[in-house]
Amino acid sequence: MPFENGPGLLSEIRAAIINGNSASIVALINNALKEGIAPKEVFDTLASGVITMGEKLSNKEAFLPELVVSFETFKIGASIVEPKLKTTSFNEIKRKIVIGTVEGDIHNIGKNLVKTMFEVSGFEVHDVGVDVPPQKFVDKAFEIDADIIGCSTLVSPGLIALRKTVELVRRMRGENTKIIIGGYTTSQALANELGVTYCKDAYDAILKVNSLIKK
Ligand code: B12
Repeated sequence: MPFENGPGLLSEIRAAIINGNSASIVALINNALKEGIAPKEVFDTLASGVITMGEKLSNKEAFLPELVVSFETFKIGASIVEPKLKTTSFNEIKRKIVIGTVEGDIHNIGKNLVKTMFEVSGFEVHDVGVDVPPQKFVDKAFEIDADIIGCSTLVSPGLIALRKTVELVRRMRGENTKIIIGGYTTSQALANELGVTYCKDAYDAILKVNSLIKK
């Protein structure tokens, strides 16, 4: 009965991610794989733990350090499962997102959280880093044929760069590439003015992008 312990192990894996229990994650995953649970199922369980933590952070039921520990635990687990995913059928087409912090701004903690949340939600994420000139967002979007461009900014001067980035993306790639924004100096009002989508946090970003790409 190879799957006898399956559901139990998967819920233990989920709990280990939520509780940030990095000491137990390796053994749990190895046991699950030994029991014959598909790598994709294990990976999806790891990801669901992180998404749950993102939701808890968004609802103020958890704090940022707890999410960071969950991410770290996820990364340990993913490093075991990911090589196995490549050898099994995993051919689904991933939505592509370019993400970066706009020119003049070097803050990256929030951007990196959003990046990880997209990765665990099955997106192909291309991180262009911090202090990113508008043209670089556009070049990367052309290179990978991006569905979405995500711009982060936390400082006031970043808003000028953000506007320039939105204008350039619109001019070069039209309306087909959706733009999402987030960070301390952004707001729903700004997003309305620019015709883009504001996300208050990483969890909100996943919800909004999922509904944007359905449109
Ligand atoms: C940590 C921090 C720093 C660190 C950054 C370390 C790093 N590697 O990022 C250091 C010390 C280096 C730093 C430097 C500076 N900082 Co600073 N910093 C902060 C601080 C305290 C926290 C930011 C943070 O990481 N928050 C935690 C993350 C998880 O939250 P978050 O960034 O909001 O991200 C979430 C959402 O906003 C959203 N999100 C964010 N980005 C994106 C992107 C997309 C696409 C989406 C969908 C969503 C999204 O999702 C995220 C996850 O849930 C803020 C205060 C604040 N309230 O934001 C000041 C703050 C942003 N900093 C500020 C300033 C002024 C600076 C400096 C200019 C200071 C100086 N004089 O040198 C420099 C920046 C220089 C530059 N050119 O960029 C000001 C900006 C004010 C303003 N209106 O301009 C703030 C607001 C502090 C303040 N109250 O004055 N800073």
